[in-house]
Amino acid sequence: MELNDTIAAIATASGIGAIGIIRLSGADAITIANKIFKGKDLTKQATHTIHFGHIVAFDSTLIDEVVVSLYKGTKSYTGENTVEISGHGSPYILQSILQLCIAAGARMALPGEFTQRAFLNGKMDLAQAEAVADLIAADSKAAQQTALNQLRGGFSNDLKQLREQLINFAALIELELDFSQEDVAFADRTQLANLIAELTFATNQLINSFQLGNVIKNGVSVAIIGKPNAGKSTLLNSLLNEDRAIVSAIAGTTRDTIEETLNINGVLFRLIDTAGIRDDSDDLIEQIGVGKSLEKMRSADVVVYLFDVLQADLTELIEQIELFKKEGLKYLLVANKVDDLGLAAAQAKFAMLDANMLFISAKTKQHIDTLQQRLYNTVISGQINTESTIVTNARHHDTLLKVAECLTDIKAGMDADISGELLALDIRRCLYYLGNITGQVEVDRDILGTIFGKFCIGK
Ligand SMILES: Nc1nc2c(ncn2[C@@H]2O[C@H](COP(=O)(O)OP(=O)(O)OP(=O)(O)O)[C@@H](O)[C@H]2O)c(=O)[nH]1
Ligand SMILES: [Mg+2]
Repeated sequence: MELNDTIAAIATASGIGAIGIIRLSGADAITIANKIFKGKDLTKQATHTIHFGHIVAFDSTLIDEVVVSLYKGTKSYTGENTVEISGHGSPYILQSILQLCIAAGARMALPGEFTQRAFLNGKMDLAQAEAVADLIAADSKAAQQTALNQLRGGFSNDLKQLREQLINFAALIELELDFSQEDVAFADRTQLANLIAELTFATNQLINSFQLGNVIKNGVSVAIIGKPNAGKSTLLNSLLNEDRAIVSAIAGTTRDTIEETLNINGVLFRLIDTAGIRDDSDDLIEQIGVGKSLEKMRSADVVVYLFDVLQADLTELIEQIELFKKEGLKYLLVANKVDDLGLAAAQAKFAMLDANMLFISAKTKQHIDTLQQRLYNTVISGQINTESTIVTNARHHDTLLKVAECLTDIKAGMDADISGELLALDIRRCLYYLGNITGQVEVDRDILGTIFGKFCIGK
């Protein structure tokens, strides 16, 4: 990674906008901008100031009227001299200004290179840098809040504490090693065992939060499953408040899955309407659709099993519940068309099957809000507003699993009374993995490449 050249990129989204921004970062950012800027001499201006002027090509052609922001030295996002040129948001103008910056000595930035520089210059740790990408991609309140918490160092602090405790532990063990001839034990073994237990607990808590973190980041997938004509497409439309899927009294109306997103209490849900499941269809396309429905059912975070209170059969429902339990699926049983049978009659007929059963009318939108709330509670169940850190990044999750493995090894080693030297080795390995998440230890170049390669250019 080159750090001594100056990089440039368009930082705003492609397409027409009111304003577009070109960003420059590196030792020569200000002198390069000064070469193409007509107005005050930028090299003589104070940091954190903005200046109106013109961008002019080397043949004196006027390109745009702009405002330039200056950040000098380490007090910038990247920790280097940075210039942001705000011009009119025409892709043609922005490209022209960018080309001029390149001609004046800058290099095209790689994806995420500004943030990578911020990391390499010590402006943020690796977990925080990764949160920048998550924040940009956040499409719900929950995703935004977890990313922001991570960006502000919440997660890094948790890791730092774990790491510090482990370093203290290591220090005691190594002290023992120094005095090994004299056969003294500085490290109180029960106290050490307690510390490892504490660390294991904290690590596992972080690991377990990933399930929630993952749904927050990627949305909760909800498969609406049931027999033909149960009212699945009607339910999808009611949840979305729009006529998205075709509804008809003909069994087998939906053939392909239909996916739409819905925001419930700030969490993104991916609703999937599926083809009604039956095994006696002789229509080939419908059969393929049924296969897809089963696939969606198995991979969903939650299954909404919808049935028609007039048609459903108790034995079949019991079999269905057994199946969900056997496959370990999270499910909600939802009785539909209560407007046809009446709520009391429907409850009398089916409620004993499952205490949590919901009774709705997809068509008249009765209890649709209850279903939404129930979906939210099933997945989130009060976990989201707690102060505790939620791991949302797969790399962090995988590394934490390795930390947990090391802790298990340390504990096993202590139980078996292995030598301090071997114990110290396991502890070092554990410290390495903890440091890997925040980039406190040297992180593989390939890993950095993968992390920052996923960013957009200009960030
Ligand atoms: N009375 C009543 N009719 C409903 C309700 N929900 C759906 N229906 C009707 O049931 C029929 C089937 O509805 P759909 O939503 O197409 O059913 P589906 O489960 O998507 O059916 P497939 O796509 O064939 O699997 C339509 O005539 C709907 O108007 C309801 O709550 N009450
Ligand atoms: Mg349908």
